[in-house]
Amino acid sequence: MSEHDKKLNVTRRGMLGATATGAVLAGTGLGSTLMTAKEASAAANANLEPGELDEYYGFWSSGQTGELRILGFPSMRELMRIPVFNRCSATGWGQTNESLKIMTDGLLPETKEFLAKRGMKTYDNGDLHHPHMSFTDGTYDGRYLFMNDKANTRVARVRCDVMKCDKITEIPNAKAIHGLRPQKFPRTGYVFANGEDETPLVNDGTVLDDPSQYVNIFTALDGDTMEVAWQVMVSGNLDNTDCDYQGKYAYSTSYNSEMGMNLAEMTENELDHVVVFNLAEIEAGIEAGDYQELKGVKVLDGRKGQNKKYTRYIPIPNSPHGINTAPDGKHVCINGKLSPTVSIMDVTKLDALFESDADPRSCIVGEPQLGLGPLHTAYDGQGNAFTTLFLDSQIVKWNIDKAIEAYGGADVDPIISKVDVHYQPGHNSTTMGETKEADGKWLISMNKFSKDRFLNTGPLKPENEQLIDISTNEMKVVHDGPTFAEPHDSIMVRRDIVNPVNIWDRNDITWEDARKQAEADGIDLEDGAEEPIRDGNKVRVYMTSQAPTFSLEKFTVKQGDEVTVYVTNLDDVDDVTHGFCLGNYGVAMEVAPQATASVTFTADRPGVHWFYCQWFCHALHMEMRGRMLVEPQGA
Ligand code: K7E
Ligand code: CUA
Repeated sequence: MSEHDKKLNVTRRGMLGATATGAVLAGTGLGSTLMTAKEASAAANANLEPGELDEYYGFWSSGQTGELRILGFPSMRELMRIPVFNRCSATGWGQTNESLKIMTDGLLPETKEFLAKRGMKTYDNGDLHHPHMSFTDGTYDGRYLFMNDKANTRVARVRCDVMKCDKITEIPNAKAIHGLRPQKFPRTGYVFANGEDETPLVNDGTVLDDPSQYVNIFTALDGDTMEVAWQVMVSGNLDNTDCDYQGKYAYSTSYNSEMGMNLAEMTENELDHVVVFNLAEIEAGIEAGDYQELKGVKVLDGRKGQNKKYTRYIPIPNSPHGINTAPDGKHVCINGKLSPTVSIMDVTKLDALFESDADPRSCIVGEPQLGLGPLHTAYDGQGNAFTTLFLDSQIVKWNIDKAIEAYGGADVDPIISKVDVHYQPGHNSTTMGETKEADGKWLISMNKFSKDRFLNTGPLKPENEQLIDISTNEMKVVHDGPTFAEPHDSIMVRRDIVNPVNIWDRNDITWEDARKQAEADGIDLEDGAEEPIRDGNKVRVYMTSQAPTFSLEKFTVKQGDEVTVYVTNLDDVDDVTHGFCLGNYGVAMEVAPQATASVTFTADRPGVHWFYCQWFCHALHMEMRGRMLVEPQGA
């Protein structure tokens, strides 16, 4: 154990004792006499009384579950799940016509064809790692959340007014979208998305073992239209990405500069790299026509050795993973993963790399040794950084300026303190920490393993997300939060920034197709129709819901009809959501106040079938049901 670690251990033990006493006394109401006022208020805020509201929205990814989650923060109470890349039984996401439109509109034609052959309209799995909010002028603006799908190479957007996904775009030419960040300045603007898996540029099955034909692709989408703006071909793979506060550069880590195809090859080099993307040069290159068009997208060549002004490659030890811009607008931490270091890049030195043939490493101004397995870094807005140490199972708090001084030769130790977490942290995030308004109150450590921290749930165990008070130099773990598979990343947004509505606007674009169809049928969605509208073997049923009834208590169709049921919820009371669930037809959907939702199915089972409202809405909710009669063929 180093002198440094010994010192830390002693301090940690001392602090733990004090914290435990403080916590016990706080529970009896005597705590404030022993804790500083700041500690007391922090502890009080984490434990909300029933009915109290959180200070922050937490937006959580869910990894292989494919959804986005909303938590109240710092209470860590899960408030909502927003289905995105997954199929959701409760809301009908992936089954309603409205959700299928969002899930399929942005798929590539070849994907639609591939899925159709398997009898599918869209993928029903995803792997959502990185949720980030749109920015204006360096801070969150409450418009949208953007997120990646590593599993099926997509980027999605969630509207923050209704907290529903409204766009999903499959990214052509790339494979496995991993790192994702919205542009911070002047606004979002671009959404940057990394392709993690390299593939042959023409991936038609004729190339396997010729790495020289493999490329990787960096993508910029337009955050307003969700269309791909441009792509850049790079050498090496791409892991995580971030961008500056000046609107000039984006940058991505690469853990496989070797272009290796197996573990030994991928980890061979001591140095991998960060690719820096020069946004103005890329835009100028597109203007000048210096691109090839691949699958409808303008693709520039930014590979190493092309000597074009689109990219620069900065050597970084060793298989770097997370990359995080500090709220100071100047420094960027690149987390070494297989190296115990974090490399500090100064964005004000990037111009020189593009203007002259400066040594690419000249933008690196610090490289502190922090511990084993640094993966991601978060910030308090006061010049300090918090880095997860995957292998050490710790968070390390350190000072950026001191690390830079030490790199310059000064005899200073940038490390302020370390805290044990349980166990193996991946991402961490701080309140407002990826904006220029980082406030240094709380940190969440997103631990990949919980092991013994909770009641045993069998071989499959929850992850553990630990809430850490960072308002003092000694970080204090104040709460363990189990989560289901597998949030990677999170953001914590001040609640005044996020202002969702309570009730849908009847003119919302979500059910535009339903409204057009109703108009063509001479019907108002808000009135419904007394009889199904028949159009060959297509039958459209328009009904409304108002607690505790549907406007139709029964309707009749014929076996083999393709039936579309539209339900418009006329209730305009907060929280009175209805549902439509058709028994033994596998049909169910949510209809929130003032919304319209629709579902299409083939009526291939004759007989009487009950439909019911499956979202509890009224004392007579059980009675909110009706019958569909399917007359047998030939009747
Ligand atoms: Cu580190 Cu996919 Cu953000 Cu996971 S990535 S930890
Ligand atoms: Cu309507 Cu339950």
